[in-house]
Amino acid sequence: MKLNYRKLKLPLKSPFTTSFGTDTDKDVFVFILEHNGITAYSESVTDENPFYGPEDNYTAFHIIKDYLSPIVKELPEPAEFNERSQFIKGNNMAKAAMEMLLYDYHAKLKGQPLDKFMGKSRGYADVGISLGMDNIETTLKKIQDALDRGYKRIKVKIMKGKEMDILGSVRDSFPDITLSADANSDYTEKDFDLVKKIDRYDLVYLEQPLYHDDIIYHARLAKQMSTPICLDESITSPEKAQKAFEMDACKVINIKEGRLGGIENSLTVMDIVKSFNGHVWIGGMLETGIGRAFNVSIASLEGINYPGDTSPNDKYFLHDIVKNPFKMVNGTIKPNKGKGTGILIDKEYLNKYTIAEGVL
Ligand code: OSB
Ligand code: MG
Repeated sequence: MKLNYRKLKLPLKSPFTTSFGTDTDKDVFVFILEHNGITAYSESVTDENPFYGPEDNYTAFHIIKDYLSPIVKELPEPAEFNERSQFIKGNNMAKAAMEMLLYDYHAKLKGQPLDKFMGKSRGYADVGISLGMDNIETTLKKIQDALDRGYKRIKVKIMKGKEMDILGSVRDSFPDITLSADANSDYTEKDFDLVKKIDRYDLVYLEQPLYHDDIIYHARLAKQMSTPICLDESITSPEKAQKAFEMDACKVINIKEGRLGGIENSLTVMDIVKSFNGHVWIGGMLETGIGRAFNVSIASLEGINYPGDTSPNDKYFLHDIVKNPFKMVNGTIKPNKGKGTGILIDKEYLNKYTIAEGVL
């Protein structure tokens, strides 16, 4: 049994700007598990900085190396891995990277494609696009391109003070599109009067307006707005999802397997959303072709009822590290057939972009 990691530095095709900063490339840890002829892959959705949430590449690597890798090496099923890693508080992205590695391994061992291994698959995922902040002309052009390519929902990033300009221009040019906005927690309880003005733009939902770990103020805001609230950063466990719906803090949840500690917890959140007749979709963290295969698979499950931030590979990197990128047809992507993620790693690009590697 071999458990290896690589750290890659992948240049993005164009800079991605959110309320917490601009990325021009992505430093990502990739994990490779080899055992009895099976090779499984996963990646960590952490970044170099803890600006989206509390974890980053360095904390995740520490948790994986010093606590999780000994458990992974015993090759437990994902649910068992979850239980056995409970003694570590938080650090969900680190846990997810290892749980998903085991997901790919056990799906391959069983000979099943990832979506079927996870649950009831529809066989395709509906796709929306997440656009970073640009100047208005570029944003409008990117939206037109996305609509021409068949995307089923447009999401724009906003930040305090720029929301009216961005959403006003977008709505002037595209009065009828399915539109959402993501603030990545840029507002506080002092900004309610400003945030409430967003109601005039008829968004399908407003994503994570307030603090990254808040539910209570979101509940207060939700009562004062007609726009449904979607929570992303705040939902870090099934229990948080339950509390958010009980308090009417949101009507929509953006599931990211990394933020929730893996696929198992993500499936539990899907069940919770269903029990409240809410909406749920699969988010993204600018994943490589590895993480993207997991996202497309879970986004294909029957419980998912809104388009996800699961763009085809060609939106993201100058060169991705897979030889069989996803293709979008009529705003949908089909998960790979075959076993597990079904991805074929492009060893040339994997090597080209590796900045560190080692054994766990
Ligand atoms: O909040 O959804 C977010 C990317 C990095 C960190 C946070 C977010 C995002 C995105 C990009 O919106 C979604 C994608 O991968 O296309
Ligand atoms: Mg978000």
